[in-house]
Amino acid sequence: MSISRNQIEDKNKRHLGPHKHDYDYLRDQLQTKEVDVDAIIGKISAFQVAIPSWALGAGGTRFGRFSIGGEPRNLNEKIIDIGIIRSLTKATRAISLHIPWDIPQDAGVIKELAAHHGIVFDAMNSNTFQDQPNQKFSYKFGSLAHTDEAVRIQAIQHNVDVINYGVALGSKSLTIWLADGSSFPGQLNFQKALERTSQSLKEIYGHMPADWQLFIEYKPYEPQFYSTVIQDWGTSYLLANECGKRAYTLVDLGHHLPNTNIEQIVATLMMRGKLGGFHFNDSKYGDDDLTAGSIKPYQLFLIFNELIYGMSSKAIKNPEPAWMIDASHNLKDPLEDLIQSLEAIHIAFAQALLVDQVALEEAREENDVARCQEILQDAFRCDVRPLLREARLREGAALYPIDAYRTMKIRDVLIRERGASGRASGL
Ligand code: PSV
Ligand code: MN
Repeated sequence: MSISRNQIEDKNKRHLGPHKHDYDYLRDQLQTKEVDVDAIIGKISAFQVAIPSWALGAGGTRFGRFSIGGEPRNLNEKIIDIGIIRSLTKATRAISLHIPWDIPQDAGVIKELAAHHGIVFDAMNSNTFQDQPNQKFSYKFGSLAHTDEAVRIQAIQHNVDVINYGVALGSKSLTIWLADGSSFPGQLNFQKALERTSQSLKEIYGHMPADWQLFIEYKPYEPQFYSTVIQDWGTSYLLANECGKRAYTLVDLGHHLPNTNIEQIVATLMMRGKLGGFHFNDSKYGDDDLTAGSIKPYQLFLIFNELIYGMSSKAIKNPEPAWMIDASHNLKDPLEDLIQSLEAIHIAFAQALLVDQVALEEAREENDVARCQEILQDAFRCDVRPLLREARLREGAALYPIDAYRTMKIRDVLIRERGASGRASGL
């Protein structure tokens, strides 16, 4: 299944008049503030966010999973689903694979299919948090930090295999998230576990091709409930520094204790050129993996404000972080959910682009606290959605992607093609 340009133009027709009205009004307003509207629209179009291969099926919790129907049954169908999202939004052009959930059986064929849909391969993800059938040693008590060298060797080899799959697909990075840790005080020697993790990561780093990057993802708890070896950005940063230049910290928004100032973490990492990857989602309590921007849109905006400042820095060379959505749940159609996440990310990005950085810096220098807040909130409270729609229109995407998705009855088509009870691979 794929969506043609004609189908999209047809869906856009009835929205064109109202859109033009909204867009012209906003453009005029912004131009009176000397905002370069076309430049902002260009930046919105260029801001592409990868989709993880595990977010295309219905998510689940440990209490249950409710199938959505028409779920992709294999990697090919996952790529087709991302192609659908791409046609509707033009906000994504990459897939991030989790191995062994989505092993490419024939890299050449998969690459060709992806290219046909305008999709490339983003960071590869290894999995040493679950045991796989026929695996020799168990990860029950850890992987890269395991007390037993044989388990560590097996986990390192898995990461090497993942790198090799990625090389065949044209990926350029590896993301490692570890569940290693302990659930009871006394279970683990913290120092030894961290040292073993560092040694294992260095070995994996040594196996990466010279043009690859390593992203080290941290998380405070879950599945371990007392200690996690890579629990926070500081630990990830320390390990990345020990590995070398091409190792970076990856920030997953859901991997922080409540009320953590994530924007400050982002600023600190960028100050040292060590922010490599980003997983978007939202949460109220823990790693809830909810739709980006669905709970704390202001936080997302503040994070983007730091990202934009960090990326504009001439003094510190930051790579463009690998942007990815890492969300899933069991209530919404995953494709609609991903479209909503993409929209929320673009909204926060566009609002942050509207921040008058010069005025903000002046107000900071003068310690004019109220003015600082005015400047930020003036941008945050601007309804930038007409800019997003204009960006999509110019790229040949849908003015209203979810409306187009629904009126084209895409889920019904997928259910007819794939059946009502298929189950996508993933957690
Ligand atoms: C762990 O919670 C995580 O955020 C990592 O990125 C994993 O790869 C992914 O979720 C697995 O669902
Ligand atoms: Mn993540």
